[in-house]
Amino acid sequence: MELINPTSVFNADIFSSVLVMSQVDVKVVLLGSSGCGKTSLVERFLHDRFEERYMPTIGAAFGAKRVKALGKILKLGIWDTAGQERYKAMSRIYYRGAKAAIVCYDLTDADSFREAQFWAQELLKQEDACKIYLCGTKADLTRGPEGGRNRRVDFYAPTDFTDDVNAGKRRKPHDSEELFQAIADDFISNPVNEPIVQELPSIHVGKDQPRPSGTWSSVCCSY
Ligand SMILES: Nc1nc2c(ncn2[C@@H]2O[C@H](COP(=O)(O)OP(=O)(O)OP(=O)(O)O)[C@@H](O)[C@H]2O)c(=O)[nH]1
Ligand SMILES: [Mg+2]
Repeated sequence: MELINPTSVFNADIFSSVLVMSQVDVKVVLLGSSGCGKTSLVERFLHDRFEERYMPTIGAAFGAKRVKALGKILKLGIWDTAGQERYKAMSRIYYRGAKAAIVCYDLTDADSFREAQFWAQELLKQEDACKIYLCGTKADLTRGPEGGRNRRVDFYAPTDFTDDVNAGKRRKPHDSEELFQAIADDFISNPVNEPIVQELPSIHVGKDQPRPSGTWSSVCCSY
């Protein structure tokens, strides 16, 4: 696993980021409104850590990690974009050529769901080859006896939305590990990626069974 600058690619050695990026097998981008939990999701996956303090991402951050999927090893290159309005135009640069997009919204914030819909629609128009994973974050805040009151995105809204935009089969990962694993599995099992997959190093195939894949996934998780 490599992480090139956890907070901002612009403060880091951008050439190292470009070099590592050129060696990744699957480009993954995270999009969504400011504070909805994108960085937390990535940090949990890359470093198994969670930061309670909010430190907005400046520009974008890049990290990479190897994962095993269906008998192969592939390297995910992850672009974590900044949700603040002033970076919106810049975030568009980062989804170019992405094979997967995690479009996040905060389950306790209705505006963040509207913004997620905006990003998802834009990706559908602009990036044919990009699979979209709609991800409701901060699920922990909506659980328990008091939790229901915090929820601001209707339970069925995400699935209604994905149905409207031609949903595929859905899977339900509930943490970042499962989400990124689903992305890797989907990539490997998509026949379109066959030429790339053939080139990937193989691992000993154990109980690694193919899982169903779909164009869309609607997910709820906490960091
Ligand atoms: N309770 C709870 N808090 C979370 C969760 N995910 C993120 N947070 C908190 O929400 C705040 C914002 O999280 P970030 O991951 O920085 O949000 P972001 O989407 O990267 O924000 P930008 O970089 O501005 O786009 C932080 O204070 C996190 O600790 C979660 O699943 N549960
Ligand atoms: Mg961030």
